[in-house]
Amino acid sequence: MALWDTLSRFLTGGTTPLADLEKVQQTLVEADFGVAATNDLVMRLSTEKRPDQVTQAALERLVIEQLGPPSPGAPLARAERPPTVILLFGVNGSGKTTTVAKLAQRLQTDGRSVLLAAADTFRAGATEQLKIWADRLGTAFVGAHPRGDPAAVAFDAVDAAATRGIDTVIVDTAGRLHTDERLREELKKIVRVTGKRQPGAPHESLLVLDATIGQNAVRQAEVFAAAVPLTGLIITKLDGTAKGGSVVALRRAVDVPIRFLGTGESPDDLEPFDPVRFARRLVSE
Ligand SMILES: Nc1nc2c(ncn2[C@@H]2O[C@H](COP(=O)(O)OP(=O)(O)O)[C@@H](O)[C@H]2O)c(=O)[nH]1
Ligand SMILES: [Mg+2]
Repeated sequence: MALWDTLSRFLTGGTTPLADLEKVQQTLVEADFGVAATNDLVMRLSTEKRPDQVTQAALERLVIEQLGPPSPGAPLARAERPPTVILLFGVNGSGKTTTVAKLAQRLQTDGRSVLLAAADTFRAGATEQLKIWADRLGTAFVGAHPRGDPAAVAFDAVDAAATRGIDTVIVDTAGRLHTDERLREELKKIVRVTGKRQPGAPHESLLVLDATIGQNAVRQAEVFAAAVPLTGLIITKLDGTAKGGSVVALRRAVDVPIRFLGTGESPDDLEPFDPVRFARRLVSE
């Protein structure tokens, strides 16, 4: 991403600091930081002792500050008594189903048994796609008939896990349109029914966002956050973008921690979010 490659031209050894900060602003907007984060960063840069001589390390520090308190590798919440229930939300194509598989593999590596629930009953092929992952990873699976009730799938999945002594249920949901009122009601219902079957559920409600779509992802984050209580964000497709600034914009849009980054299409391509590491990559690498 190497933001520094561009910014250093305007920062270190610049001639007229004010004009240079305008170029900095433009660079940050182009890198998908969004207007709010950009203005905040430029404001902070301008209050540095020598804004024209800001160092790479200082810029990294400012980015880290924007990402909130560092909690690298904070574990996902767990139920006191299994099953733990993890819900994944997000619009179609954001990478939800792939991320379900990635999380499942991660939990299995930690020795936890997993059940995948296909509560995306809207999109043709969604259930089948998740079933393929379940077979490949060797997890338990609960699906439904196409156009069935997603909340019923979620309930059945939690019920099955409780009965069979499975540690964690990961629920893949539909996300056809983040402005769709019916979808919102559907998601709320999924949250409700899992809590009825298992006290304290859902233990995590994670919103999956595509880093490559910039400000659209910010709007999605705001709409989902207004619909259901979120506990974290997973930002995907960071392998396919030079616009890592969207991670900063998304963290500002919703006041929940970023938990993981998706960096590819295979189950291994999920890394716990570490603000320090991310800022270094964004600014310097
Ligand atoms: N490059 C890349 N592709 C991803 C990532 N996560 C998901 N994808 C791809 O994005 C597409 C949509 O993913 P999918 O999981 O079906 O999204 P869903 O509709 O939200 O369930 C698929 O082609 C995935 O392989 C990622 O982190 N990096
Ligand atoms: Mg899907």
